Amino acid sequence: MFQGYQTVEDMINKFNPKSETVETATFGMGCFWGPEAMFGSLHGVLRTRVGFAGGTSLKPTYLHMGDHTETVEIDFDPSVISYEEILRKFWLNHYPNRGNYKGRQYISLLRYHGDRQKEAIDRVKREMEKKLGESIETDIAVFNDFTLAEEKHQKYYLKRYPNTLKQLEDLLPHTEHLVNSTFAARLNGFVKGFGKLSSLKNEIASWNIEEEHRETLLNKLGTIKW
Ligand code: MHO
Repeated sequence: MFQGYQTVEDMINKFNPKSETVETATFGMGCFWGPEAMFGSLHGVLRTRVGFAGGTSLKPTYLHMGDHTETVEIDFDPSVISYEEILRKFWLNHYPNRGNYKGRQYISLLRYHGDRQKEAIDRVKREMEKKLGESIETDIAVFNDFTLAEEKHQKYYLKRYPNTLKQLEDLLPHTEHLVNSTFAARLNGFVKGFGKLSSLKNEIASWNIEEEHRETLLNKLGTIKW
């Protein structure tokens, strides 16, 4: 493990790009593995995690989800990517009126954090309804809960590369690191086919972190054997 890099807090401070403002977006659009990878590849998205939201049953798990929905939660820097842009990607990447096959597990769901997000939803929804030619049935309400899914579902596509994960062990020793790391979010997107390695290198080179930590990440990226 890197020196002084013992806690998740340490990791965030040292290796995640710093931002003045952080906002959270919570949404469901079918199986949560794919959207975690897609959103994790976007510049301005700082962290991604998957879990359950929108229902009433207590302590949902993957096998006992109750009336909850597979949900992705992202923390993002609104000065780099706006909530409106996130909403457009959300609606352009799933069909929101598919109905509730398998109960509420895979429904289209949005949980807003604050009035500004609610207004953005109203605006972008109207825009998307015009595009779609149908009214959108996404289940929309104020955020009230999110339960993190089991470890194996976090950064699911990156988990398909156990050799790579082994090489990342010093940077990402525990699930909490994997869940909270911007680098892990990008790699998870990359292995699922979102974004190019060269653009990821350029992006990391621009991250607002100390030179030494930037070098560590870029070296890692250059030496990983997939
Ligand atoms: N059809 C997918 C769904 C997984 S997703 C986490 C599978 O079981 O492989 O709902």
